[in-house]
Amino acid sequence: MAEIRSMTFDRKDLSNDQLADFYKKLLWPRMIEEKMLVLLRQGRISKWFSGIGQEAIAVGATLALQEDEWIMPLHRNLGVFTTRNMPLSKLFMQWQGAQEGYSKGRERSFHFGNKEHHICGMISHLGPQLAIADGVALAHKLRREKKVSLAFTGDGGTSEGDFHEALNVAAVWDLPVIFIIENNGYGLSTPVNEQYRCISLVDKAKGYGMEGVQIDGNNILSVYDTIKGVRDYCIKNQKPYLIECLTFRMRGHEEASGTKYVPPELFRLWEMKDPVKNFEEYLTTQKVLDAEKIETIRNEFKEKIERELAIGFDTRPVVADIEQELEDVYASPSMVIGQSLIQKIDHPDIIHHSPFTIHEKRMIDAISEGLRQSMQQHSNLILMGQDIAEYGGAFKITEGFVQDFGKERVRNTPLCESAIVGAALGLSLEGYKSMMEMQFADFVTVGFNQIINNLAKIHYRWGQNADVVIRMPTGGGVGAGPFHSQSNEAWFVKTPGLKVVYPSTPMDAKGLLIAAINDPNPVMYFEHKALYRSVTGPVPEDYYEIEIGKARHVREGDEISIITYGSGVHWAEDYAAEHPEISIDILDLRTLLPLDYLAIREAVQRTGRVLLLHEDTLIGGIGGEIAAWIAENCFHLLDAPVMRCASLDTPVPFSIELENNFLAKARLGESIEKLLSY
Ligand SMILES: Cc1ncc(C[n+]2csc(CCOP(=O)(O)OP(=O)(O)O)c2C)c(N)n1
Repeated sequence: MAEIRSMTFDRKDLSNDQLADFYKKLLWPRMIEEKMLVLLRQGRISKWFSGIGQEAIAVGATLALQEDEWIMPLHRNLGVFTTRNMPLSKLFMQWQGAQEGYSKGRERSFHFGNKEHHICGMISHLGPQLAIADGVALAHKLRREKKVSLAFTGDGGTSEGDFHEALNVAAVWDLPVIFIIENNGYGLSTPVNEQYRCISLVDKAKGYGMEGVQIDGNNILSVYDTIKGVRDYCIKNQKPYLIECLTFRMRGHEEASGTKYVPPELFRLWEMKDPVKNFEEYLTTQKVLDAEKIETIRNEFKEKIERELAIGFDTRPVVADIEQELEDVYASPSMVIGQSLIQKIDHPDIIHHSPFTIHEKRMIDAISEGLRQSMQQHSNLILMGQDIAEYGGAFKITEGFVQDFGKERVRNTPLCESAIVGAALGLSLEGYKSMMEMQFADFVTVGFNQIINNLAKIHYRWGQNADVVIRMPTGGGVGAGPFHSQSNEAWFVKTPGLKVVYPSTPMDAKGLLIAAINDPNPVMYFEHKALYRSVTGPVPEDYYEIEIGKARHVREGDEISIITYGSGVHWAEDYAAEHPEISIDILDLRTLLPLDYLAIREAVQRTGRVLLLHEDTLIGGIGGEIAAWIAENCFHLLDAPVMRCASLDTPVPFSIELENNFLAKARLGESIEKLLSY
């Protein structure tokens, strides 16, 4: 634990009224918490993470910012919520899990945000908050606004990879972000000497090439004055800044977990440095307050708490409404501001009757064209990815984009997948759209948490949309081994809140990419690497959408229906062409989440025999899900059991012989024969 110095206050040019206001802002969360601890003991709330002893940081930081600057608080930062004037009645509804709370009963304690108050809700994983601040700061930077964003972490959180990635991206991109470490001595029961080896956490700033300072986090005037100055610095110099606030957690990690592991003398020492008591004493010496005034303020607050709690307790019981629950998982397209009317293509046949100018194009060129036209349509669309700028991306999809759209909108990123996904979400908070290119779909594992827990859940949790498309160059058949060949779409299909699209033709690739970018929700866009240059087809020159959630009937047949997507479509088409004696029906799903159940039912109805074909491995692949749905809903239409043809349940091997054996294509013929002979 760092040395505990005595507390001296410096009011600088703060007026008496300002100081009195600071005092009230500091006292308010303390008194709320004291009341919550009573209610907890009475069993009237279920869990409490205490910030007692740390209030000066949250309150001082919030006071130092403008009201429309985003803050990313954590579980000990009640002072952020109260200083942004959130009514206690509504906060209390939130803590009870009431429908009228900030998250409609869907989130606990401090895991919620609110756009109106510019507070971004945390997820339990702590570190992911930090990179969201990068994205917000990037939005300010792009708009040349004189604003910062501010994110909190605990000492424990600094050990997470997310801390490193967020600070690194902020430094490399010169983003005006204030990162605040609340060093309170413990991460749950883990003391700081088991958490890190540097002398002070602020020393880490140097490693990222940013400035940093360590301050007394219990001194509200130090916190306020430092952050105010740092804010000016960040705006003027367009740089991030790291502030380590020394403080102490005066209670357990959460109320049920106790404090046995903390030496009692530490409590005695830090009790002397209590942020409220010390400030109160200082204000008394400054004659801003006296015993009577303090008593009056405390009494007013006591009454206010009772009044607010009476409102807060007066909630309706939560009524679960399935329709409402499902509806809130996704943002509705009407949230897209200023979206122009877009030509939608339901089915490729439509192009034969349309005024479109059609050219034959390779898949890769169609994707590139869709992206380019989207950049022209949306001046607020930002592209991010490794090597996507001058180099044009690993597959050259963005070749020439820098020349046309500039480096601000076509951004090379450090190898920080998690932070870039987080930054994409931050951009979304500020009304930007973004597309992130995963260099290979395999690398999504290192950005997984942000996608699954932040992007996918945020709209359901507190109504904020994540207007982000992640392009996923995917698939095998290219001799690239286990880490450049995987089919990992099924990981995302089981995550409510995401949309998953997977085109197999150039026309669909362009139209689905445009639709994904227009969609206000997070969309995982899979593009098969082996199809980039091997597949060509007609593509309208125009700006058009292929509707997300609509399958494509590729080929009419009456003996067997192959339901597939991606490379499977081409395997099935090739097989059908080589076997004209079999009447094969083919359905290309195009979107895997949400599935087009109507089209699936029609495919079952056409032949009564269904083969689900995918390049993904068998167990846990989407084929199993669709087979279950068909069994439950279309049993009466079947003449044979639903069968699956998938890749082997092994990693993707490197040698061509092994890979050919691995891929589902190797077993397509025998699967079809087996199903036909049933
Ligand atoms: C990724 C992840 N690992 C573990 C946890 C469990 N956990 C919750 S809070 C916490 C300690 C955090 O310590 P610190 O960052 O210092 O913040 P403090 O609680 O002290 O404010 C831990 C381990 C978690 N929430 N997320």
